[in-house]
Amino acid sequence: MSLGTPDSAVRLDETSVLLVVDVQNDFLPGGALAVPEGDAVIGPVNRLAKIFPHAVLTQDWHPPGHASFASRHPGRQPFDTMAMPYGDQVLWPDHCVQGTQGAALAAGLDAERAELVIRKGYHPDIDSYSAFLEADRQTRTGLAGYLRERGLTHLFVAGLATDYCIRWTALDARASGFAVTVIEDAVRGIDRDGTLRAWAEMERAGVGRAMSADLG
Ligand code: VGL
Ligand code: ZN
Repeated sequence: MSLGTPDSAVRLDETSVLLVVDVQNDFLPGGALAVPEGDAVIGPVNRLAKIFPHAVLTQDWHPPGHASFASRHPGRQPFDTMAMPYGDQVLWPDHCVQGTQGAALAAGLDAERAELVIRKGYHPDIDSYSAFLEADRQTRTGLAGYLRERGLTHLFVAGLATDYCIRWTALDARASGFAVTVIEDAVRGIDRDGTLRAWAEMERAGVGRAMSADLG
């Protein structure tokens, strides 16, 4: 008997992969681009890492002076929006610079069983919120091919941030034909309204949601 949402009690199988997005120091409280309660995702992610047959992590990984950094554009402030050749870009504080402590995976994250760490945002002039497709909407990261080749067709998405990297990753995964479930208690957003909009868009695209306790 169940009174839950249609997604409650989701069974994991060999096609299930936990995709842990950007759980890095700069997105945690005290970091350069701190997500409110960002550290709250670590507990659920670590519990899930123990029960999932497969796990893949992503790492936001920018070169110094990346085009998404406000500091690169004189007169611009973090959180301004700026037109780029590929479309509008939110400008951010410098964050997740390659090789820095801020770009490192959170110390408390149980990453041992991760089978792949995919880095994104390393092209100096293109941002990449999505783990699949960069902001120019043309350059592929290779993740779709990797997952397909391994038969990992159901993605369970956790991490940061709901309104940016989670949203774009989940939508692109759906567009590439994967089944996608976002784990509600294992994600947090930067902006409240943006996060609500992201949930609505993901729902429209056929992204499911589940609580970590209902997966097993
Ligand atoms: C992210 C903004 C800039 C994210 C990454 O992980 O959601 N957000 N870079
Ligand atoms: Zn970034």
